[in-house]
Amino acid sequence: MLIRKQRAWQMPEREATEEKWFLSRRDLIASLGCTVAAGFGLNCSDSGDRPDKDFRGNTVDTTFPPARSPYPLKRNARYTIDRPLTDPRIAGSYNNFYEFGSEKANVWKRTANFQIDPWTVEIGGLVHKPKTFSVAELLRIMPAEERIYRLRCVEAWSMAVPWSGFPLHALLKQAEPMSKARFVRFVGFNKAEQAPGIKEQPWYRWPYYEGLRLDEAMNELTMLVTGVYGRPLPKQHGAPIRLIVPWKYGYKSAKAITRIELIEQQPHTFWEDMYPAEYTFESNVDPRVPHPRWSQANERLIGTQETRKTLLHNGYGEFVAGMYG
Ligand SMILES: Nc1nc2c(c(=O)[nH]1)N[C@H]1C(S)=C(S)[C@@H](COP(=O)(O)O)O[C@H]1N2
Ligand SMILES: [Mo]
Repeated sequence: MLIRKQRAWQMPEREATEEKWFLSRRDLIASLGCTVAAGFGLNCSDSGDRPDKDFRGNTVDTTFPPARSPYPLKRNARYTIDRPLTDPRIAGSYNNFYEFGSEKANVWKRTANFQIDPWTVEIGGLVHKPKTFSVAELLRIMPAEERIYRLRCVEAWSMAVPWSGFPLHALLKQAEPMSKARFVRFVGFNKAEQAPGIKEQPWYRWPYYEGLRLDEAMNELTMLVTGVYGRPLPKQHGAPIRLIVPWKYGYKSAKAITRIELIEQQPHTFWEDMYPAEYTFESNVDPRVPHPRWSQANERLIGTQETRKTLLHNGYGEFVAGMYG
């Protein structure tokens, strides 16, 4: 978790809707005009969908999965944001996912051998109805929808993306937590042969693990996510299923989870065990509390030149402030 020097961002700042990003390249060029399209790194004579440019302006193929039912899901207008959406090619080529190494720009490439189908998620621990689900079954039975959220990484960058998924509380209610359950633990995967970052970084305590208080897990904002930008979730974003907790630093939003466990005691978490002085269990976004090695007052919007003041609880105070102090 190193913070790097600010890059010379290649992408011009602009309004963005995901519909616009997924027009065919020919339509996109037609809608933007060749001059603007050229500024996006798009070649006016090229009608293919890929490759494209990453945040450095390098050519990338972020292997965004093709459109597939049930996506796109209906957007829930209750969750709105104060900024344009991040270009999916930027969001999909700048990823923290240490199972695939620590270089954000390379994660999307290094997920090539990662098998996400079949995949099951087990709900267990202190619940009356433990059960193992396939991701397809969860999508059938859970109230899935699209929500646009901000995501703030502890490294002081942020993005804004439309996630597809369902509130975690819907799944927890179905599992019927026992009254002594106080916390929820999330566990990732541990397949070193498919994840070069696991193989190369044996000093980390794989599989990735995270946790929330039960009331945080039950909060309406906490989501299990299976898609983004109206498409199935690309592997670099944590396919086939990941957590999203938008008022906490990004590392709380565990990717590629296999197990959800209801427990009595506060669990340890992956980054907290590695660097206890830097990453705490709660990890709410708070611009007043600097990281020991850098300020958290501002954030860089990836894909633009813009810096903004970081908001307490990442701007989600109306939904979550009541849970704290
Ligand atoms: N399993 C796992 N989940 C993870 C991480 C990780 O390394 N492994 N990194 C976290 C961090 S630090 C961030 S900022 C977000 C990044 O999510 P994104 O790549 O979809 O933007 O994923 C989080 N979830
Ligand atoms: Mo992060």
